[in-house]
Amino acid sequence: MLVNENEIREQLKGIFSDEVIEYGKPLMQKFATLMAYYRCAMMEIETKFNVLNQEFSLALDRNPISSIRSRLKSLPSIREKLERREITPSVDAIEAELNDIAGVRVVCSFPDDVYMLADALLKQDDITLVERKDYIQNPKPNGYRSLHLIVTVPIFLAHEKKLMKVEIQLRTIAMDSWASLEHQLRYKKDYKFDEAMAKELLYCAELSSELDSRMDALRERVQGDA
Ligand code: 0O2
Repeated sequence: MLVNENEIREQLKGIFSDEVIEYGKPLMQKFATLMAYYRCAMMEIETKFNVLNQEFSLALDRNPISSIRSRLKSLPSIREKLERREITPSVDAIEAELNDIAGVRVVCSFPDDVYMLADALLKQDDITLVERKDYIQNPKPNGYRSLHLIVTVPIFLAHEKKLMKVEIQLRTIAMDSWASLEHQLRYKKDYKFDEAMAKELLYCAELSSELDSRMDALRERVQGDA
């Protein structure tokens, strides 16, 4: 397994103390190996969704998946989450306590596709559901909508099988564009997010929800299953 230890050493400075880093190579190797396992797990999940997209595109004559994006959680985000939850940093704690180190975002064409794809994935016998949060049925107070699944998926190594956790976010194009714009605005440097802006964002989320409902209704009419 290819591990760039210098790169990892630099990154670890953001999360562990110098003393811990000096603890040595085995720790860095362990961390880099864990990240490589998460990368493998993301690839497994991506492949599963690509296969489902192929199958459903034949049956439906359209692609239910618009795009798939994967990311490994950044070290500053890992550190922030460990601190917020008052967890003592260690490679084992990262694996045991954090569910979203590996993240796969599946952007779907229509809201019904979100549930169709989630159900199809969860039926697979190597996938185990750990947690399900439906922010589409129950949007967050700011208007955020998405279906979040934490699952375990096996990765097959030379001498062992490992179950890895992956966070999957399924959302429509409208939900995705709202979330990425909201994220950009919220994290804009030197900009205070006031109540009027929050209200405006919530209104935009409601408009995007309305857009999804109307497009879904149109899809049903076009497919003739209304
Ligand atoms: P990143 O960079 O995507 O990793 P917590 O993670 O502890 O805050 P929880 O319950 O574990 O809370 O997670 P939750 O609320 O189910 O979802 C966390 C992820 O969903 C976030 O990851 C975002 O990707 C996305 N998300 C949740 N709420 C919002 C929101 O209001 N706006 C936007 N744009 N995205 C949201 P991270 O860790 O914040 O970031």
